Amino acid sequence: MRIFGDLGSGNCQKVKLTADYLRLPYEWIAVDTMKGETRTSAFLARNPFGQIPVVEFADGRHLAQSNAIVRFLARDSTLIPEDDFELAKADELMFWEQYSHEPYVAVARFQMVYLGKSEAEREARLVERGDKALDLMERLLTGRQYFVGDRLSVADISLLPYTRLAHEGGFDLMPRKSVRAWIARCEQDLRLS
Ligand SMILES: N[C@@H](CCC(=O)N[C@@H](CS)C(=O)NCC(=O)O)C(=O)O
Repeated sequence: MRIFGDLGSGNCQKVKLTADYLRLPYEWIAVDTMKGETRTSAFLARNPFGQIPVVEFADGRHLAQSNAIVRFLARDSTLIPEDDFELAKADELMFWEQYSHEPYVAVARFQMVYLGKSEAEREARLVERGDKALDLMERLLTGRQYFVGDRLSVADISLLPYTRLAHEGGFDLMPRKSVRAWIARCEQDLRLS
């Protein structure tokens, strides 16, 4: 398969982490969103949403949306909880990630890393809601090793990249001890550390 993405993007990292962990062979095609490469007709033919990541499979089909890709690549693997209810809990977290975490934590980081804004120049709404998402993660992870069950799952992979990069968006993880321990645990499982 071919993965179209940007290594600096957390959404794209989710796909890479999954493929690497499961040792799935792929070709990485670098796409620069800042140069309008997601707006070309060739790219839009692959992904009408005009976003990365998008995966092209050997049969010519395409799949976009990071969490849908992670879910698909991880099918039949240990990253998918065996219990149907636990799988639904993983989905619950992955939907939450897209609606209540990524739009704030990732966008604050985008403003700083890609647009060159200072911490003080970030939109207040992003900061407030990003902090709220990270605080909720801290509460959910207190006394737990992983988000769902007792092993690494697609839910952890979905939440890891932007949480791990949150400091680049001006968020402070130091007081969030359970989140930091969870990051270290996931990094070890994913052979990132
Ligand atoms: N919900 C999408 C979000 C994808 C997304 O926001 N991709 C960004 C990079 S992280 C992008 O392609 N931005 C360029 C654009 O929208 O033109 C997902 O999870 O894959």
